[in-house]
Amino acid sequence: MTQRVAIIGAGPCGLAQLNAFEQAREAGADVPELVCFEKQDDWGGLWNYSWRTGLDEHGEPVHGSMYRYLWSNGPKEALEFADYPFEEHFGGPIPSFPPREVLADYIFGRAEKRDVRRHIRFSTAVRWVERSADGKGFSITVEDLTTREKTTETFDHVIVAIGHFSVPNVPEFPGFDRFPGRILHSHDFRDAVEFENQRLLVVGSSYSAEDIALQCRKYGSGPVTISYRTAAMGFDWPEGMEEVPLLKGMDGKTAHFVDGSTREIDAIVLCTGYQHQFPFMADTLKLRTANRLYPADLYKGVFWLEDPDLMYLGMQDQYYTFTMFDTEAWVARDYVLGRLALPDRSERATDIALWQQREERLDGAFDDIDFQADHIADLASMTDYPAFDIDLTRDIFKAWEHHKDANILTYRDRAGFTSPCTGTASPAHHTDWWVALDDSMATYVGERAPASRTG
Ligand code: FAD
Ligand code: NA7
Repeated sequence: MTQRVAIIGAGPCGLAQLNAFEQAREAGADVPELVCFEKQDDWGGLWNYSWRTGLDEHGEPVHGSMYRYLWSNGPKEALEFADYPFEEHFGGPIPSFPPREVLADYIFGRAEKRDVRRHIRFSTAVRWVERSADGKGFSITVEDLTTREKTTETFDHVIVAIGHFSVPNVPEFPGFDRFPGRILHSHDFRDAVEFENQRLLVVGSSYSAEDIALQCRKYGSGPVTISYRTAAMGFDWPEGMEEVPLLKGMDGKTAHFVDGSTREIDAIVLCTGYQHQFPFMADTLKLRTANRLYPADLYKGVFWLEDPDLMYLGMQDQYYTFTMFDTEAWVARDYVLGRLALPDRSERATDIALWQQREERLDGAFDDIDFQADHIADLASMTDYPAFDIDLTRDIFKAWEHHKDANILTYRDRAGFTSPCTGTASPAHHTDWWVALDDSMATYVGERAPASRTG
């Protein structure tokens, strides 16, 4: 009987998984039946940008957390697909910090190259996953969102790739119920222009807070106050931006902070992170974790400890993204294809514990980067993911951290990052990020914009 593999989600992780299987098929492997369930009507996950917030046209929670003017916040050389370098997609080198549309185009380009769309059932939400009653395989119930028809099918393997930056973590502060302005979570942030001339309060001190605060100021907001809980980001912010300790509460439009200071505020963006949520997984199969570098219960960060026929992709907090997703997908593929034998449960548990003990000893961003690079190198050593210079990517990330500390406004203008796949150094972009208001692919890459997807 043909084996059946369910992949849940057609974002970068789900597409990486489909691509990995197609790569094996090209090399002559006998690949099982692949069915990828995607609740949106197109692929790309978070990169399938939508103006929508709240509920979608089917009444489903909107998955997207991407915003209109997002530019990559890390150098693209640290996320390059080893089997599909940027130069292959764009026909030559492009700068290192592309806007959203450019990165999305790169992701879609590889998916089109291997024609993985044929495996995807769009507008189909997974509603329930459990072990089949006879203990053989998994029973999956899905709903076709256009017909509202529910069906249940059986699969030998399940690969969960639904991301974890979609369900917002939304704290409340005293006085929010009487604040006479907009309060939103970064999940619902779309267009920075909305906040033109408004005095903004951003709560949080991680990637979303940094980027949304800067972006709003870039597109003409009034003064931006960033409130941190544990530690300030500490960048040398431009005029009109500052960091203060945690918000105590709002009194009308007046924000009170725990250091006793106050600011007048017109709108509040909560950049307070996301929750890992898997409402459709039976309790015994459900991953429970916070946003960390080595989630519990996943051997090699991928295989469900109790039952490796269930796999999760991309569940880690992320320095590395696409490269990590690829190596995870390659390893998952090799397990499904019977090319990779896993040790017994006790050895798997010991391995997870060792990685988690090391994670607990990490001291700062450089340690984090090395830890995640080691995770990727570990996976790459188990499979035939194409060779790339992972040590170079460690150096790239560390240089990037220095560049951010040196100047948070100009780090995206840096050039000369070397591709770990082709060895080519990136050119400088023609316009400084801080003044580049047009983020379209046509403006960013000029004649390198792939003709098929522009216009
Ligand atoms: P997602 O992209 O979230 O895709 C998951 C897919 O699963 C979605 O298509 C969703 O519709 C589908 N799905 C969910 N539930 C179901 C269900 N029940 N049934 C069927 N389908 C379902 N990374 C970078 O490399 N560079 C960046 O610049 C960058 N910027 C980011 C900016 C923001 C605001 C955020 C939130 C993240 C950013 N990331 C960035 C990180 C991001 O996590 C990855 O780039 C990537 O999108 C993760 O891919 P994924 O496939 O794991 O998840
Ligand atoms: P992160 O990286 O998970 O960060 C969440 C931030 O929210 C972090 O600074 C937290 O502070 C802060 N937080 C969480 N709860 C609270 C409360 N109750 N009060 C104040 N502050 C709080 O999420 P991001 O959205 O920044 O980044 C996620 C991804 O999106 C990232 O990979 C990027 O690619 C884009 P803490 O430090 O814990 O005190």
